[in-house]
Amino acid sequence: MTEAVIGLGSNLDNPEQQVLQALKELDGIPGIRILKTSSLYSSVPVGPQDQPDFVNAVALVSTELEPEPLLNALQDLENRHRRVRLRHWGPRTLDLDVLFFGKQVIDTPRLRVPHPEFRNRVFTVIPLLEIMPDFLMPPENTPLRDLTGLLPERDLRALTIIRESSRFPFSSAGKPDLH
Ligand code: ROI
Repeated sequence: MTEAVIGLGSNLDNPEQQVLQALKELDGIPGIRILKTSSLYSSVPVGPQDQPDFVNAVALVSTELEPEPLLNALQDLENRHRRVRLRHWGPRTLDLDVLFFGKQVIDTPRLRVPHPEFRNRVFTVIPLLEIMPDFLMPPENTPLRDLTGLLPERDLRALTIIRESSRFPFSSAGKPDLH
């Protein structure tokens, strides 16, 4: 059993719904359980600016899958959302990334973990800080909180505080019901 961090992003076809639905489906994949999810955030695109803002979130999962089978499961989920990628660094319906896989460092043609861009992107760092303020980033165990102040936080806006406890599934009254 490994704890992994998954990043979710969408900027096409009702992005908020894409991300909420993907969280629900992620939790339904055999061998994957969501432990915590961040709020949903609206974020200014990294890359070409002539595209809609993104909705981003991160999820902490517990998984029995090895890294490549986990990646396959994420890619299947992306494809079920009819992922379209109009151009490199352009708009997409659903993007799922393995940001961390336990403390492992993985460098294969298909998968690089920790995600090489993780620490440069406010839309991955801030949501993860929300749910894991004491997280130590492999491989050097650098505190995640050391990255605060280094990133353009004005590019990010919390959209939905999904729940106070950040426990999954969301249960409290008035919060999104995924079931
Ligand atoms: N920009 C933002 N804000 N959020 C994303 O999820 C995202 N994903 C991407 C690129 C196009 C690099 N830009 C992004 O893949």
